[in-house]
Amino acid sequence: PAAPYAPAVVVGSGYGSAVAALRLGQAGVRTVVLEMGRLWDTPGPDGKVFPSTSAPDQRSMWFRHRTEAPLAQFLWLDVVNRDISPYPGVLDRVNHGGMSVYVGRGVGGGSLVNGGMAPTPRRSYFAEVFPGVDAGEMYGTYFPRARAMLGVNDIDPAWFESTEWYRFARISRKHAQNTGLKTTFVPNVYDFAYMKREAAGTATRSALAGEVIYGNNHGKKSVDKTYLAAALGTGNVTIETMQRVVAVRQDPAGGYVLTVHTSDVTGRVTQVRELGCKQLFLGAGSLGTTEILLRARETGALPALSEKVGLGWGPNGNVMTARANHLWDTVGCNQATMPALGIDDWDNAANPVFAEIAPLPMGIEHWISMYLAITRNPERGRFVYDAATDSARLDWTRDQNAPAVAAARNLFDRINRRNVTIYRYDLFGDNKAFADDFTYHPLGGCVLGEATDAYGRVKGYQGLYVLDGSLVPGSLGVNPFVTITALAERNMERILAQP
Ligand code: FAE
Repeated sequence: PAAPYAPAVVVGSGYGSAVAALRLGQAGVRTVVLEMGRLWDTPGPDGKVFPSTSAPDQRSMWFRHRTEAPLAQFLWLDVVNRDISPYPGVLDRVNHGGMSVYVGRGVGGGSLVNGGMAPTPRRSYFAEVFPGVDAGEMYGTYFPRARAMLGVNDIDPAWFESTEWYRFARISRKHAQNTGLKTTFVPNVYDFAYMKREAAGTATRSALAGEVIYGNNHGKKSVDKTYLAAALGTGNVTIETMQRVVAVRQDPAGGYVLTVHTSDVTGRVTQVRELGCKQLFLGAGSLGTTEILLRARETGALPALSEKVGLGWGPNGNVMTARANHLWDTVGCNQATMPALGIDDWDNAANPVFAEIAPLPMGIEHWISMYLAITRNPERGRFVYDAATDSARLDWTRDQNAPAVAAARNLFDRINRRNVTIYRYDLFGDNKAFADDFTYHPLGGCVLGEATDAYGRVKGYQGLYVLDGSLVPGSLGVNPFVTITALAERNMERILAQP
């Protein structure tokens, strides 16, 4: 018997997928979204949907016995992580030897766990990264469309200057300015008006209660609240959770047949089924989409896929670092979890860095200034199919991050020298000042114009599309989700007109 059938299937439910689902639904196409994580809408025993960051439970991480927070230590003590029981929690850390990649799991993908920072890249750098994309169209139409739909908003500068919750950012700004560096406000999808009410004590605290990487119970406009809600509103879209797409093949009668594993909350596969579709939209993220296509090519299921599938991966030059401040430069016990300011030295041709001034909310004064630096690391990784485990392995060695560390060190050495401060060596393990072994910004694997045509249509096949971060060739210069969303808007408009 023929497999059950949907005109369109969308794999994953992060940014790229959410745009696809909405635009398909509006075009009247019956669409099924398959997401391997759960729907985050039901309160747990504590009355909250997401667990607190200070006492994480099973909801925090994807099938782990212990949490693996990016900052593993404090004063060399493992005080941050907790034992938990395995469960389909919201944050995953996918470990690939030299590089660990943090991703969100659940309806909304990375939008559930990220810091909400919503910058638009420098136009000149965007044009360099995407020479085949009309930048005029992007900056005139698709970036504004994406920002409006995502709910991007700006912090009130007067409030920023006066609130204790951003004292940490003002101290970092002072040190940057002392060094002659420029800082800039960064827009966010966290509702800053809501945050003001949190500070005033008239709204339940979320960003002001340490919530971020294990989900925000209030205030943040994750895509389940924006694009996906609108998609469901069209009446043409359904979302199925705990559904992992493991294989794709061509249907001799046209279209594709997916193999889908349904799991329960213990991780046990309770059903293996097939689902047919005419059009297949991949939005499983850089790791997920690339693995699905690489597996299909290497097992012979989709042998005509380009040799470029699996190439062009980069961590957006991510490096985390922290400085120890003087006793008089207090950063405050109270810190909002949503970053609002960045050090913008991207125009420094010799050493471009955009560094987000990151909070470290611990409820105590710790005199630490934290940063997530985005650098221009020219190194690229690639995914290799491992038949033994039927998975994609990321080929990336630790020394490939050396250019990123050197760029970050160049900037922060200058800041330290000018302000007579030093690095913190106790936060990232191995007595190191720079965390060079993880990324929040996995990009590439199915690069636009390489593995796909100029609009995300996968080369070699009809009705097969890529819409997520795997289209971006490894570097963007800023936090990526606005760009992923805007590109998906651009590509969906073209795909719907010319499938
Ligand atoms: P993504 O959002 O990762 O969604 C992919 C979805 O597909 C996930 O829900 C997966 O569970 C699902 N999936 C994967 N494989 C399968 C499969 N085989 N079958 C079914 N479902 C599957 O993809 N970016 C910013 O711009 N600003 C920030 O402030 C920021 N902060 C971050 C903080 C953290 C802690 C993290 C982890 C990321 C952060 N990011 C930030 C990155 C941002 O969230 C990321 O670039 C986007 O989420 C990527 O969007 P995609 O659509 O590519």
